[in-house]
Amino acid sequence: MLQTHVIFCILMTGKIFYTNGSPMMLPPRAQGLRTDYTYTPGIGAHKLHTDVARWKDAQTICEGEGGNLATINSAAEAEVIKQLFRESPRHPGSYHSSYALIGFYRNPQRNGFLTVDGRPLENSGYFLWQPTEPNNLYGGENCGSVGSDGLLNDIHCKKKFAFICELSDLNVLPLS
Ligand SMILES: [Ca+2]
Ligand SMILES: [Ca+2]
Repeated sequence: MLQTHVIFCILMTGKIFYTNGSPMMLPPRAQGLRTDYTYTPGIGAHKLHTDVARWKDAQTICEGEGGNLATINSAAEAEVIKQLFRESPRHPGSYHSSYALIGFYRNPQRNGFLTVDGRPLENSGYFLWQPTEPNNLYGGENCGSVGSDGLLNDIHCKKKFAFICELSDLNVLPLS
C-alpha cells in the first residue's frame, strides 16, 4: 500500500519531496512547505522569479522568503537551475532572458568573487564560467548570474533580470 502511494506521488508531481535530507513522499502543501519552490532531494529548494529585479532588490526578496539568492554548489544543482529555465524561459522586462541573478558578487577588496555567505566563490563547489567570462564588460559587472546553460557570468548590478532564490535548510522544514 505504501509503495502504491509513493508511486502515485511521483507520477502526480514528477518529483520526490523531502525535508532535512530525509525522503518524504508527500507534496509540499501536505507538509506545510511553501509550494512555490521546487524541492530536489539532496540539493535544495529553489525558485526562479520571473518578475525581474536588480541584484540587491532580488536578494532582499529572497531574504523575505527565508533564503538568499541561490548558490550553486554542484553540477547537479546547476542541472536543477537549467530545468527551471526550461520551465520558465520568458522573463518580461529582463535585460536578457537567458540569465538569472544568483548569489555571488565581485569582492570589493580584492580580485575574485564572494558568495552571499561571504565566502570565496571557489569554495562553493561549482564555479564554471561561460567562455570569456567573467569579463567585467564596460567595467561595471560586479554582480553574479547564471545562464540558461548553467554557466556563470558577471553582469551589471543595476540591470534587471529574473533571479533564483534558494531556501536555507532550516527554512525547508515545515512551518510550525
Ligand atoms: Ca545551493
Ligand atoms: Ca560578463
